Amino acid sequence: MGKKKITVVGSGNVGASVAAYASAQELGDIVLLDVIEGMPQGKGLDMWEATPVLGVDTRVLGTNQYEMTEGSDVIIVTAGIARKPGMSRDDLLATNVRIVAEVAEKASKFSPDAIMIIVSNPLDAMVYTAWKKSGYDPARILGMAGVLDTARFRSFLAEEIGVSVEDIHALVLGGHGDTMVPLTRYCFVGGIPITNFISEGRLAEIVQRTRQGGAEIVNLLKTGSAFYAPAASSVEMAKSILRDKKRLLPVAAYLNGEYGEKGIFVGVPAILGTSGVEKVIEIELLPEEQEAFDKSVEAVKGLVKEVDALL
Ligand code: A3D
Repeated sequence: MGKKKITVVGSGNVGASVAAYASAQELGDIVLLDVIEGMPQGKGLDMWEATPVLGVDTRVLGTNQYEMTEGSDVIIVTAGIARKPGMSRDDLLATNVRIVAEVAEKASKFSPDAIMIIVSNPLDAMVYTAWKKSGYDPARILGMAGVLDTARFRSFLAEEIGVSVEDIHALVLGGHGDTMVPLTRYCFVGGIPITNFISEGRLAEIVQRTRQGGAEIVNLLKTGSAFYAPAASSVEMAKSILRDKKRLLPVAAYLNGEYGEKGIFVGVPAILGTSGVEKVIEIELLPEEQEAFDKSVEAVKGLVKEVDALL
């Protein structure tokens, strides 16, 4: 088995961080692509020059040409504009649908067998866009959101409780946005229910902070949105696919009847391996959780309708 090949499209804040983390973990050779001339080449060269110090044999190459991405195993799409203060993720739709459509069409042509992980926002609608434009089987397209949302939730909870972040497991369902559905019932600390450690009221406050986790960072940065945690989350998904680890992670996956939905991508727990989304895991929801999930799905469907009108 030769080295794996990873393409990262968009070499801005998220894309460059994805490449840096993937290189540091020696996941494979990396092609960093952007429309800006020189920038991906410069960042790629810089990252490659870090490899002797990191002790990894990873080739990182920047380019403006899709030919260089040929035969990729995983393509991570981070191209597009990011939020600024006062903007919602949905405000990005008209611009990013054009960008993601172009990227999906070109990248899939050179790597017809790849798995594509979408990061561009509004997330669920961009996964749908990439699916439409790539012609990929829907199991080979997925979106990153739930891993980030749960990572934020886990960070906040770990500090609150005074326990390692590693021992907190959490689950978020639904679209990536204000309607996300954190399932506190499925939140455990070292296998013990979270309610053993924290009051309902405090938990609700942390859920709310998680929901607004993206905006909290946008308001601090002012010129853009979060990128370290989003990049680390994307790399965790790519790693499970490239190494066939079968991680069970919350991702935006295609629903074909699961959760009573068909033909859309939305956040659900799924097993990730060499074939991409290998299985969507269904769990029973309480009436209020189902209601929140349905509301989230409706929001995603509204955006998908806008995408259909633009494609
Ligand atoms: P930024 O640092 O601006 O980088 C985006 C890059 O995309 C820039 O370098 C652009 O030149 C490049 N680009 C634009 N058009 C094209 C194109 N047609 N082909 C190739 N490259 C292109 O933004 P960022 O890295 O901070 O964010 C990138 C995207 O990820 C945005 O849409 C964010 O909203 C999104 N994002 C999503 C999450 C999720 O959790 C889903 C988290 C963080 C960021």
